Amino acid sequence: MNSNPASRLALTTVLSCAAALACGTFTGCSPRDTGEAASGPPRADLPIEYALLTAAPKVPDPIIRSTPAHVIVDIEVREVVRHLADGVDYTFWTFGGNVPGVFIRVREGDLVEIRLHNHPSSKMPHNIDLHAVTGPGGGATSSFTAPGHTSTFSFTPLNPGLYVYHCATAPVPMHVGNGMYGLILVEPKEGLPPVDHEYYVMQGEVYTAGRYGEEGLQPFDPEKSADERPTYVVFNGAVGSLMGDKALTAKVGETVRIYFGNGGPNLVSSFHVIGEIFETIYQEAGILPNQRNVQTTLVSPGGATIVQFKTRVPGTFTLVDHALSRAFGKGAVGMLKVTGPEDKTIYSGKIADLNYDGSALDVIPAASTSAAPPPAPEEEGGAPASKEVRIERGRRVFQMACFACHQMDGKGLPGVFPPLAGSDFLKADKARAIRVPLKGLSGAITVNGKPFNNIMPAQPFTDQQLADVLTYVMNSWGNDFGTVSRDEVKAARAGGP
Ligand code: HEC
Ligand SMILES: [Cu+2]
Repeated sequence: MNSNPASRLALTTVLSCAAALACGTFTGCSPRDTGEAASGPPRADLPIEYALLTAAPKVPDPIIRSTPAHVIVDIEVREVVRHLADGVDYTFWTFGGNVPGVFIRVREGDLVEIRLHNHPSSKMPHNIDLHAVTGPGGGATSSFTAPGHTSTFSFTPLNPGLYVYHCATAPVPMHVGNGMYGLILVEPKEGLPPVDHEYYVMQGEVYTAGRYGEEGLQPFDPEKSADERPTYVVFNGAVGSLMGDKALTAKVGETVRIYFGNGGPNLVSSFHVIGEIFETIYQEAGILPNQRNVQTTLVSPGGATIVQFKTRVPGTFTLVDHALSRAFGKGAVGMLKVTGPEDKTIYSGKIADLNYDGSALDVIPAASTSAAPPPAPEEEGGAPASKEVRIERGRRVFQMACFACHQMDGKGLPGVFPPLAGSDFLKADKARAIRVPLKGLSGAITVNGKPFNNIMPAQPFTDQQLADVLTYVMNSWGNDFGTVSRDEVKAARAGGP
């Protein structure tokens, strides 16, 4: 996994200089950068190295040096419009172009030189407070940087551990809420025990003027921020950033270590992975592996944790903030996909054996038991909402119940749960489609030429919610199968078994 130190140093130097020249915002490749010690910081004897910085969920390779180095960390602050959720954009303020900020990995006792570049297109000044710094403000005052400027300071990380860094420019909750947080790992001199996978996951809140899912470029809502009522709670900067193709991956029998941080700015995370147990945990991201077999761990805003476990059976394991309304309704959910051979002694995998008992609701992940969304205005006598609003509401119902079987991408599971994406069965007969979630469905059916013979239990939702979720599935993943109204569901419900 590691290249040798010399080639790694060369590579990172080239990358850093190329980036500097490309953006033209600072003189990145002066002679002193390529060998001589920078003026200012002491310890001129140390070899210079450029930190290789990664975007989440990647983590830089472990450090293989056994002596200290002068590590230069170039971070460019950019204010950029980024995807927050389907159809929703947000102007994030970033350390390195993404949320969370770049992952920094250094060694206890290094001389770390932070060069904070604030891109000329920025509208705000920014700075950086690293919790790994022993010194006033964690570096904040020394790094206050106007747009188009670069600030430099250095520090020696004395205490190994995993630390949050964030912007500390006023108003601080706004800078942090806009995405200005990340992690710095200070490896102990002897390193950390090797594992098969290291991942970087960071939770954060977003306070938008529009409600959850409201489309378009959303402005920051200072009032919601002051009240600690986020519209979104997300992992790695966006709803779905660890879902589907972007899920974390591992093979059965591999050890997974997650560096998990909480940017906040306000909420404590109850970090949990559904279906896994944290076999080793470095609580509060101290350097002592101090607890075993933890189910859910608290991570304070501006805090972090390191969790480790060995995967033993294949499947999809769901990362959540176990304050579940955040997971299923605000975005704090991600996935770890584990592939490899089954071990039926550890987990029997009986999810496919529903045939004899339609009431087997306990196969739905715990997540689906969270409360249903509030009643729609229509149900209280209001006018019907627009199709977009109904689709959005339907998506929430889908993410609460249907996804457990039909999967987030609507493709189902071969031989067990039929696809809804592109389903000819769904398209052919609307009245029949309405009866499926309303009354349940069992017996042999054919979907897109493939046979299914399983049981779908009736779904315990209101007429409006069923109309919304059907409208959602009929208009997602390329489907264009029309819409379902509450009256149609009502009529079907009245129509007997
Ligand atoms: C517990 C697993 C489970 C859940 C939860 C579930 N389904 Fe199903 N669904 C099935 C199974 C199994 C079938 C096929 C039944 C059969 O073989 O007769 C099915 C069939 C369907 C079909 C018809 C077949 C097709 O592919 O078009 C539709 C439509 C459907 N489900 C929609 C939904 C919706 C909407 C929800 C959520 C409100 C939902 N399902 C929740 C298991 C589930
Ligand atoms: Cu800032």
